Amino acid sequence: MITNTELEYKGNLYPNEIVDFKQDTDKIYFTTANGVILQITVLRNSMIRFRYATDHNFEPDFSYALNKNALRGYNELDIRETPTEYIISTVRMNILIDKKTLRTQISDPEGNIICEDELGFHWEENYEYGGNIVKMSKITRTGESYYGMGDKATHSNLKGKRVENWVTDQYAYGKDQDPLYKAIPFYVGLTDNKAYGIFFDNTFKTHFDFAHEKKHVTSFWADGGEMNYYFIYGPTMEKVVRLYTDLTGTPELPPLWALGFQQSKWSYFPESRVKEIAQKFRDLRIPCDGLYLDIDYMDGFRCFTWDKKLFPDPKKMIADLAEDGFKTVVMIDPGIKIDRDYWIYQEAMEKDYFCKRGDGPYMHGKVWPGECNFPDFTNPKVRKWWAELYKEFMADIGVHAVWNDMNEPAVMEVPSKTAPLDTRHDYDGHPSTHRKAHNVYGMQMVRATYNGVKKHVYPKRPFVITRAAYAGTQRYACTWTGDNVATWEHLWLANVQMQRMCISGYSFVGSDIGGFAEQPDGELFARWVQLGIFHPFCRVHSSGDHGDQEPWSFGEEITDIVRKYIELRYQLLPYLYTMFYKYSKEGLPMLRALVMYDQEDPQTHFRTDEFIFGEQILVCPIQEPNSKGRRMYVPRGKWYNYWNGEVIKGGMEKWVVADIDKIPMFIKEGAMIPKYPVQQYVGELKVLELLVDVYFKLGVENSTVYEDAQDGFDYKKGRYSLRNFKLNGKENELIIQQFKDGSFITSYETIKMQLHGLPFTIEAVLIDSEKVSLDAVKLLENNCIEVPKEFTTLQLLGS
Ligand code: NBV
Repeated sequence: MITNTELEYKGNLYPNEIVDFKQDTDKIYFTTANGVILQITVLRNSMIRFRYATDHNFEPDFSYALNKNALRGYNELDIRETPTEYIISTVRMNILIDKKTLRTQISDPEGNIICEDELGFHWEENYEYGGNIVKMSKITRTGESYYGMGDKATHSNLKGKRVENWVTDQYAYGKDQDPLYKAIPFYVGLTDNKAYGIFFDNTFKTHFDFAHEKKHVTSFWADGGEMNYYFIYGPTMEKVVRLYTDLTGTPELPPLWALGFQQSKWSYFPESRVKEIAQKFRDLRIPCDGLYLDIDYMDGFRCFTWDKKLFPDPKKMIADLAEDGFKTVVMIDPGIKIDRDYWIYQEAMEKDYFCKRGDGPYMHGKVWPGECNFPDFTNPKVRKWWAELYKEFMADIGVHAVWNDMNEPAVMEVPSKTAPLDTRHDYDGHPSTHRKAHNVYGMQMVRATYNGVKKHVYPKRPFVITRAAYAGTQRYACTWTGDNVATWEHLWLANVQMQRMCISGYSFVGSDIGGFAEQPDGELFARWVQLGIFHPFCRVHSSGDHGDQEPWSFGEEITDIVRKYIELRYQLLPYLYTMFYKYSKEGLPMLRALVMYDQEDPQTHFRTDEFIFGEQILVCPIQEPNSKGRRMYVPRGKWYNYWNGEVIKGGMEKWVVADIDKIPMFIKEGAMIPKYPVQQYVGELKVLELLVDVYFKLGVENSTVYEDAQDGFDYKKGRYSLRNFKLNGKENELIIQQFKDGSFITSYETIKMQLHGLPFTIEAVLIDSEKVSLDAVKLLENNCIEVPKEFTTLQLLGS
């Protein structure tokens, strides 16, 4: 037992007894004798904000992470007092605050403890920089597991690990290397089948220790700022993630082509090479939507310029490519070359938009163009200016989308890899040093990019990609996991990284398929494509200095496999788009780690390999060379093997065969999976029939299909088509009900249903209670029927 004196000796300070209590509508304040104030805000019945001040002093309340439109429910509060504690109750939880120590304990309405302070809030004065190092410690409960924390290249269950958040350019990072490019200080705890989340909204460097140093303690702390965290109660992980995602926001729908296949390399140039790549995709009939131009398209790496020798007429090139269905995506970095003849440099100097050091000189650092200055994107005026710089690119030249790289910001040849800590920032009117602004610098850059792209591609939808991110960046941009390596271990990592990002509210994410650094062989490339088509962002990218990494670079066998999987991605586009719609609208993660799919099953708590794509497709990548199959855990319930239709029962490990052209893939029974025909790019074909794969179940299962114009904003005026299907299977009967919403008129008139696993022979078909002939629905031998798209009830009767 550590005594208070010992702790104080270590420099820690603790709140003492509560001497004052006051309530101001939804906020409750507890003040201690030594000047600590705990402010508790009840945001929703299941979400509470805890904020601590020392010396009676709160900082101005400001956050980059929060979604301004986050829902706020009406919360009935009840506050009671006992001789030893205060108790705040909502319908979903009770919060106890100890009068002597200010420690808190949260329990559910039945009295089960969910999360409890160990030492609770304490702090240490930061003698070097001023302010406090603010700390929180909680009791780790027996069997507790931890998930989330954004991009961490380590086992999905964080128990026993310590991680930190400081966005860092980590070229060719390794397994367990930390930190990487993103800072998302949010985790989910799971114990006794109850999940809760903690979002520590502090942009300084933050640290999390999940029972690593002490077996029974989980703690988190920041190098400055306030102890300011949100506690979210589930009890399901899905609810925790949805509430966190609502709190920090979701993206609007991207143009559908952004979910198509993307091909990138550092770098495709000159123009003739870009066109050659494009042509090859079409010649080989491998679908592709996006082509990426990395830094070499610029004139001496100056942002917003073109190397006119390599790209003499970018507008024409982009238009020519677009004729053939390709969208051109260009890179923009934050560093602005120090060049007195460069108009962007001149403008930023005139307007005083570059970051400066503590004592006044400009902050400068070496990046691709040589010495650069860096715009202070935490200044709203700078963001506005930056957004306008996109006008020429988007509106005049016709660039379709933008990726922001190096926005940690990455600086070369300095040990810190980034800006000096005394660099000053506006921080939206709350002046700060880089210690506080570092983790949001990239986020604010991509926010400005997003605003500019959105304005200047209008009436089309913006599509923006970022490497660096803080919590909430998902509102503005898609992201990728940076400079990975072409190894089998990185294939494993990519799988875990995507699942973790989805738990962390950031679903629009992908890896550099095939690996950025080093060269994959054909087998690794094929296996990575098989996984990558199930990631929300599906892009092949490589550093390009050791050979080609296009779908055809590894011989005919691999080309055919890669084509087959990219085609599958295009067939699944309506399913994927529906996932995105649910993510955007309801905060539902696009991929689910097995633990999120079935938290009641303890077998799932340490699984990393298997995941659910959307809500109904189970995928498990092959992660080793020369595999003919693998063991995998199939979650509870019944599943159809996608490849041979075999139905298996889950809740156990299974051996599944998976030759080089197969990835283990299962469909949840009862699911209705929509598909489009294979197209070479989004919009190439008018969809004349929606194919729906129906997987029979004895019982009920719901499925959804969301569609709209695939670009533009008409969907916001109700022009979308939402089909909610309810499948109900019985021994001799299958009933499918359709509930429709939205006024978008889809291009097809019929839905073709491919029935899998039907346990009876169809003898009669009723559409909206009227019997129709089997000919009218074109009942084919393989149990395929065609029905008018507007049916409300479809009944298949058999014997
Ligand atoms: O712009 C070049 C690369 C880019 O291809 C990659 O995707 C980024 O993550 N960029 C990093 C800078 C150089 C990395 C060595």
